[in-house]
Amino acid sequence: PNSDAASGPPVKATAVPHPLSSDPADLASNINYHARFNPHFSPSKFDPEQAFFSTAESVRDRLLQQWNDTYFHYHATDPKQTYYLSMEYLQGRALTNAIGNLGIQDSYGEALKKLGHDLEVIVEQEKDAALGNGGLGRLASCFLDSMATLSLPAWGYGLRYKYGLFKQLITRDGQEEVAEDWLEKFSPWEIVRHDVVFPVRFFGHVEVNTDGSRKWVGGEVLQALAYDVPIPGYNTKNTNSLRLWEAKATAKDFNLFQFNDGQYESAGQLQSRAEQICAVLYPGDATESGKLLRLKQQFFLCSASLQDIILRFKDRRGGKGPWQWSEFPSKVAVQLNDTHPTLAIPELMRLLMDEEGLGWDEAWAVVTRTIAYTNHTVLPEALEKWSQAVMWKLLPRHMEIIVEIDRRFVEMVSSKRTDLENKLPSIRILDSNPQKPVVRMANLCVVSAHTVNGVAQLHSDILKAELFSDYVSIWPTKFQNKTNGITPRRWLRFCSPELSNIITKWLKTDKWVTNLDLLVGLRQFADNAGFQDAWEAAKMANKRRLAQYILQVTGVTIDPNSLFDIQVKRIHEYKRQLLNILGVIYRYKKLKEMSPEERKKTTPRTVMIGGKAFATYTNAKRIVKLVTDVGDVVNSDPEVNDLLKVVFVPNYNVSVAEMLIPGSELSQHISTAGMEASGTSNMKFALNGCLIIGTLDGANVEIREEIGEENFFLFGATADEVPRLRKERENGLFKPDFRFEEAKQYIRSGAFGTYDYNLLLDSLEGNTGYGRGDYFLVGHDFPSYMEAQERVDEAYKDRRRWLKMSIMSTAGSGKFSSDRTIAQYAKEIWNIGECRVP
Ligand code: GPQ
Repeated sequence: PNSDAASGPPVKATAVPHPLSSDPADLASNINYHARFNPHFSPSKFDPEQAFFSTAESVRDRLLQQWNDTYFHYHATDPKQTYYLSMEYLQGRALTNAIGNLGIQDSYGEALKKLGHDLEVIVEQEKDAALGNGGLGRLASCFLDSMATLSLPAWGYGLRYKYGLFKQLITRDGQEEVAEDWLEKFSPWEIVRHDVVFPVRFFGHVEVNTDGSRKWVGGEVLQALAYDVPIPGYNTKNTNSLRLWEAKATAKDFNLFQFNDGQYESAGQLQSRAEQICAVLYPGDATESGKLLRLKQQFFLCSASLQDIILRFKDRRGGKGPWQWSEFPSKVAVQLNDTHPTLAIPELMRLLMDEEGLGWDEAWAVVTRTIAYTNHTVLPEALEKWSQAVMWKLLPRHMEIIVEIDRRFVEMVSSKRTDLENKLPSIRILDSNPQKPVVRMANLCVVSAHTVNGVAQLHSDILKAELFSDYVSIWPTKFQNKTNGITPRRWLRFCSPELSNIITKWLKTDKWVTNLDLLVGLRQFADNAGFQDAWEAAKMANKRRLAQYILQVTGVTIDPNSLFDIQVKRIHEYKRQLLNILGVIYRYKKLKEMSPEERKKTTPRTVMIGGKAFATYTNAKRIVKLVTDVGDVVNSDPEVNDLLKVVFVPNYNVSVAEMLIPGSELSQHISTAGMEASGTSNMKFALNGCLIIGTLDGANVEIREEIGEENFFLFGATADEVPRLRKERENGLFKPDFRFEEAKQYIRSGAFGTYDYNLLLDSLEGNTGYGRGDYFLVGHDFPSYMEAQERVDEAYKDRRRWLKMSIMSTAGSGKFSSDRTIAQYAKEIWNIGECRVP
C-alpha cells in the first residue's frame, strides 16, 4: 500500500484557501451543476430524488474541503489519536445532520426553494445507513458526532455491509424480514479510496524461521478497500472519518483460463468469497458456516484497521524507520466496542512480532497500553465464545498468540495469586472443556486491555461485583464507568426544531447545543404558564406530525389529544414488551367492563410499540404478532376507540425514531432490573420532555437522579432483589397477582384471534429455567407496573403538573450528552486532547 494514500490526498491543505460559498444563489447553482454533470441519472429529470443526490453532492464538496483541512492539521500536529473499532454504526440519514452541523441549513433551504424543491421533502429521500442492530451501533454513531464536535483527533473503523439491518414488514403472520439495499443507487457520502488497500489473510499455517521467529503464510488473501465517510462536527471545522472496509479479490485471483473453459463458478471463487464478507450485517450464526463468516468479518475489520493505523504511525514519523515502538501507545488509542473486535489484540501482537520484529514482552507492553475495552452486556448468551477448533483453522497464528497470553496469565495467577487458583477455570481465557473447547473473548479483553468500562453506573458496579470480580482483585484500577450519552444535535436540535427554538428563546442562547448542562436553566421556568404554553404547543406540533406519520404507515388514526405512550427498541424478553402489552390487555378488558360514565373519567391513551426481532428469535416474533393482534381488535372496537389505540410501528429505525421521540409523552424502559446495561433511547426521550415509566435499571437510575424522582414513574424489583425472587419462584413460593392472571387468561380465551399464544405465555409459567419459569419476572413486577400506570393516568389529568414534569425532564438531561461521555473517555481512558482545525 501507498503510504501517501493512507495519510490523505497529496495536495497541501492551503491549495483550497477559500471556503466554498454558502450563499443560497451559489448553492443553487452548485446543486444544479451536480444535477447536470453527475453521471448517475438522465439529465432530463429533477425530481425530489435527483434533487436529494445533487444536494448531497453539493454538501459533500463542503465536507471534503473541511475533511482535507482536518487531515492535514492532524498530520502536521501529530497528536495522540483514538481509533474506535466497531462492527456496527447506525448512522441513519446524513443530510440534515451535515448541513445542521455546518450551520448552512437555512441557505440550503433557500437554495432548494429557488430550484422548486422543499428541503423537508428532499431530506426524506435519503435511505438510512443501518449498519448496526440497535443501541451499541447507535452509540458508536453518537460518539463519532461528539468526537468531531469536541475537535478530537478520533476516527471510527467499521465494515461496509452491502445489506445492513433488514427491513421489517408487518404481515398477517407478524414480522417478515427483507433485505434493505441502502446502496441501491449509491451513497453520496462515501469516498472510495482506491489507493488505501491492505491484504487480509485467512486459513493457512505458521512457518517457523531458522531464528525461531514465526510467520503466518498460505491460505487465502483478500484485499480490504477503504471507503471514507466524512463526519462533521457542530460549530467546528473538524471533520473526522468513519473508515469502512470492503472486501475484494484482485484480478489475479480471477481464473481466466477456467472461465473461458466454461467453469464460471470456480473461476471467480475468491471474488465471491470476498463478496460474502461484507454482504450482510450479522449473518445468522445458527450454522457452522454462519459462525465462520462472522469470525471472518471480525478479523477483517481488525486486521485492515490495525495495518492502516500502523502505516499512519510510521507515516507521521517520516515514513522511514527505525521506529520507536514504545512511542506507539502515546500516539494511538484503540477502543474496542464490546468484544466483537477482540481479535485486534492478537493481530496487533502478530503485526508487531512477526512483521516488525519485536519480542513478546516489547509487543505486549505496546498492546496493553494501546487497547481499551467497553463491555455492553452481562447477559451470558451475549458473551462471545469462539470454538478453538474454528480459530485454529481460520487464524492459526492468532490462536498460538492467544494460547501464550492464556499461559502467561495462568502462570501469573499460579505464582502470585494462589488464592485465585481455584477460580482459574472461569477466569482464564481458554475454556478447554472437552465437550466444546472455546476462547472466551471477554476474558481475553479484560486480561489484555489497560481499561475496561461499563456503560452506566449500575452496569459498571455489576461488572465489578459479579462478572469481573476476580479480575478486580488482580487489577483494582483497571475498571471504570462511562455512562452512555446521546448527541443533542440529532436528538433534539435537528429532530425537534420547535422545542429547540423555545429552549433557545427562553435561555437566550443556543449554547446548550454543545453545552447541554445549560438546560438546567429551564428549571426556573418550569412553573411559568407562558413557558408551559409554548412548551405544550411545540409538543402538540410534534404529536400532530407523528399522528400523520402513523396514519400513513399503518392506516390507523390516532388522536393527538390522547396520551402518546411509546416503547421502541429491539424486541427481547428481557426488555419486557410482553409486560407492556399485558398491561394494555388488562386496560382494554377493564374499559370494556366499565359503565360509560366510568369510562369518561379515564385518560385516553395511544400505545405505540415498535422494534425488530432477530429473525430466528421465536418468542420475540410472537410478541410482535401479539401486539399487532391486540391492535387489530382494540382499534376496531367502537366501545373503547376514543380511549385506547394500540399501534405496532413497523420498521423502527433511526429516521422513525426521529419522528417518534419528539412526539412522545410517556416512554417505557421496563427491563428486568440488572439486565439492560444502559439503554440510550431513555436519554433521548427524557431530553425531548417525555416522562419515563421504568425500572431501576441501566441509565434509568441516573436519569431519575438527575431529573428528580417526582418526575419518574418507578416500579418493579431492584437488581439486588432479582436473584432472591428467582430462587423463591423456583421454590414454588410465587403467588401471581389476580390482574396478571386475568390478562393472560384473556389472551388464552381467544380474544385476540386464533394464533396459538400458549407457547409464549408458557414462558411466564412454571418455576425454573431460562425462557420458562418467568425468568424475567414479568409476573412479579406486574402489580407494581399497573400501579405506576395508574399514577401516570392521574398525572396526565393535571395538565400544568404534567407540563412541569415534562420541562423538568428536559432540564435534567444535561448529563446525558455524548459530549460529556466522550470528554470523559478522552481524559480518563484515551489520554487525548482537542486538536482544533484553525
Ligand atoms: N447492546 Cl452486547 C447492543 O445494542 N448490542 C449488543 O450486542 C450489546 C449491547 C446495547 C445494550 O443492550 C444497551 O443497554 C446499551 O445501552 C447499548 O448497548 C449501548 O451501550
